Amino acid sequence: RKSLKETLKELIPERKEKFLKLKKNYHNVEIGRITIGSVTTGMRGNKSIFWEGSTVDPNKGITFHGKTIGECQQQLPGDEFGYFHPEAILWYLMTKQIPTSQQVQHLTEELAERGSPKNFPELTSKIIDMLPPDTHPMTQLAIGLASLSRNSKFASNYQRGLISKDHYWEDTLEDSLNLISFLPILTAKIYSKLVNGGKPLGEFSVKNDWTLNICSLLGMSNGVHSSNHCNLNNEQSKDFLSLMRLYTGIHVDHEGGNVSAHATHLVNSALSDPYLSYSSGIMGLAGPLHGLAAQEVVRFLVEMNSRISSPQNTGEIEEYLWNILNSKKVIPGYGHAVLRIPDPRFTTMLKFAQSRTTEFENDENVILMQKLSTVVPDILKEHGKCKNPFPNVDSASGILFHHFGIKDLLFFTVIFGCSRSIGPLTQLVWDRIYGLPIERPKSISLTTMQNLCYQS
Ligand code: CMX
Repeated sequence: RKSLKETLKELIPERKEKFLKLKKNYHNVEIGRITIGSVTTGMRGNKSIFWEGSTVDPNKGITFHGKTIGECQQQLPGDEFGYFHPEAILWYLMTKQIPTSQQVQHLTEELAERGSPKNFPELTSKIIDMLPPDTHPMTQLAIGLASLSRNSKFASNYQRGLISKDHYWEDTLEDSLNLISFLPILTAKIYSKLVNGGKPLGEFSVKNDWTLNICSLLGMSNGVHSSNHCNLNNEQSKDFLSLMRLYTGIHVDHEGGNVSAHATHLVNSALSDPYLSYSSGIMGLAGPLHGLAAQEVVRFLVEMNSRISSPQNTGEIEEYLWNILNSKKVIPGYGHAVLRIPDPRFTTMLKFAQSRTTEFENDENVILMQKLSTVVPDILKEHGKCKNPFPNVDSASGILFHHFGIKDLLFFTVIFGCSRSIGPLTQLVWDRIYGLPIERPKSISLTTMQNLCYQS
């Protein structure tokens, strides 16, 4: 029975040797071209961030260590519906090895023990309690995560000169596992502040897995210690758990260049601890062009449904969309910086809804979400600006949570933030294993660019 840390220890020598060989002997090999366009269009396509866990192919979408979402669903240990456990993909991202059910079970128990209320830092609870209730949940999450830094083993041992560079990864792993474990309670505190005056909505159990604890603490589980404040019946409570498992499983990582992943990786390169690093990532995820789109999509769907006669009325929908585009706003949930196809994560969430027809058939927002996926692409193509007219991940997710009763729009991106911790924190562990240096790209001024262009 080897823990995740023991398993990693065995893998490190061979992987580190491969990395050091490249670094030493091949540092002059070119992997791309940097142009004026790279600087003026948000570094699109620049291959300059080291990232292991996942890759986004414009025409295939996300793969985790080369495996598609479907392959992960088939191969990683999961629930009765085939939705893999976030703990399973955490193990897989860290080790590049498919875990056994027993390994996932042990990691699940380890995370539950680390994240139990007796271990949750009191200061963080107090800080969240003290924040004005109208503080955006993503701001609360970023503040809560930054406050956990006080408990960072990495920061403490580094300050006291107790760790050498070769061992940075061990404290980074320790902090990362604690951070992931603390997320169910932190998230639930933020939610209960929003909807229940700060009073708990459910309980944590060391017997629950990570996702079940999130559901239970949000009061969305039918267990005896959960308030089930949305009055879900048993079937709905099971569906909600599956949705949470599916959602948190597939949002874990989206290679290294997206704002939240990149920010986490960049800040950690200065050896800021994992809590501060991921807090920075969350601040990036809170932007409307990135994770906050999850909230904007729900606002957009509910608002549109209140203005049109039916979610099936194509003419009215088209007119509504053109009004948005003509007022120079974006259609939330559509477009992507890398993808050029419908986001497979969107398709996976859509399949979830389609496999539960009876549950969703009367939900006008879910019907509109599906309808839009057939109408928006043609409109965006005609509009002619956007490189990818298809739905992205945020198109479907929020509205499915909304269906089950999580109606507070501002909260959706917090659930995204729970899931997204897993990929970037995994990368931090490997960054420290490989001993990556502080990131310091070179900036360039308008005059320098002009000189380069006009003299050439
Ligand atoms: N609606 C209207 N216009 C859009 C659009 C959309 N959904 N997506 C892109 N465009 C516009 C851009 O605003 C840009 O216009 P300008 O030239 O006037 O600035 C033009 O099309 C070209 O943009 P692009 O190269 O296709 O897209 P980017 O790589 O610059 O941006 C993204 C990608 C996601 C920020 C953009 O598509 C967008 O704003 N989408 C809506 C917000 C959203 O859903 N974000 C979530 C993305 C997923 C995530 O990261 O979480």
